[in-house]
Amino acid sequence: MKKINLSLIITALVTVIMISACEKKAPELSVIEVTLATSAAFNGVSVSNIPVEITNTVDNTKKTVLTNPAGVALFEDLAPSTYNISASKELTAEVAFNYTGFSKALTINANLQNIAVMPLQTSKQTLTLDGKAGGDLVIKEVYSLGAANDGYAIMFKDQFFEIFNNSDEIQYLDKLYIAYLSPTKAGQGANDVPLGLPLTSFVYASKILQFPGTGTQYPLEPGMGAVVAINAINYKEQKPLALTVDNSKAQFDTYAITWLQSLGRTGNSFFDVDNPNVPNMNCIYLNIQNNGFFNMDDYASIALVKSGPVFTETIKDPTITTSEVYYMKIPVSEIIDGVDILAKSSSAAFKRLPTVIDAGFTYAQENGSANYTGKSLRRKVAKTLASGRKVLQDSNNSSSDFEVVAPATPHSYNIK
Ligand SMILES: [Ca+2]
Ligand SMILES: [Ca+2]
Repeated sequence: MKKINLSLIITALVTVIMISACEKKAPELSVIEVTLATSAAFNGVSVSNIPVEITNTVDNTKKTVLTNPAGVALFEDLAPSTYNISASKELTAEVAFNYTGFSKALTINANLQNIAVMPLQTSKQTLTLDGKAGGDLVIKEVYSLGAANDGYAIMFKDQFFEIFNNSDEIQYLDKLYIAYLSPTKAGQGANDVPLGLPLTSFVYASKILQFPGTGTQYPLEPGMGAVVAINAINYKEQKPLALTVDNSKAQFDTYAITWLQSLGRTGNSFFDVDNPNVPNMNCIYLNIQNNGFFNMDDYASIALVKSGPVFTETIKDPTITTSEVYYMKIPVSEIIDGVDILAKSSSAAFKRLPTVIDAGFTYAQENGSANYTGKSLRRKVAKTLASGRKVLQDSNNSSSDFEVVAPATPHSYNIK
């Protein structure tokens, strides 16, 4: 009897020890409680049953939870980390009309970045859905990273971006502006400092180009793209093995040397050449005094801007103390489409566009630098119509609308 009792006691003790050991090992998990709301403009839109997505910025893992009838999405058992949170809701043309006055389908978005949750903490966040009617012209692709090859002969001379007609009517490119957005730093370096200027009413351009023409000289048919290359040259012919592109079929190229010289400044004949058979973009603003040209930054947020306004108001970069760097202020209300391209998933603090234009951001960097990898950021196809025309995804959130491709694909969605 005594023996049995002893072994029972030992068994009980071992069990207690094991349980307490397990309790000690249990991870100290966190909770994020997201309450979905709408901006005043969309007051009345239901916030029930909407997917809310969180992305762990350390390892890029994602988790999605539907909101309950009160608009709350609860993320339990999360690893303590830093998270980006996003949600979007599609409104049909009929529903959108009640809020925007335009009978056109629309996606409203909300986004929060770099939300840190500590072990055992419950973080309560409010996400406010907002948006504006999508544009007929969209930025289809941005290729700024350049191509590696023997001797780096190309570097980033093969950069281009492409504007696509996403509507069913002819659109004109004449006099529209392209703004390359500041700051140059996009979160790629540990010592990068965010610009810290408000993005509510203005964005800040380091360079501005304008499409030539007088109003109806440069039509873009539905389902067609127009490529603007910094140099309209076939780089594939020069370096067949590199992940580069043939820019000889670009509709426009950029050339700054003559313009800079007319202003008493110097250009850059190594990086900037002119294909005389391809019309040049008008040079409007370049914030480098000498040796400049219209290259995009490695991580290049750009905006397509309405024709009409004349930009005159500049602002000094408050983070640069060693020199005076000025950006041109562009009103957010003048932007037709914009895509925020930053270095990596944890670069949200460097966003250069407000949520109403781009609720998220896209990036090409996964492991180490993406420079000279031939990687390009391209908008996804939402659907292909019976006619063959592609309609591109435009939810005003490049985190979901864009994908990384390599090599770059100029004109790849053209219907003909
Ligand atoms: Ca050029
Ligand atoms: Ca030219």
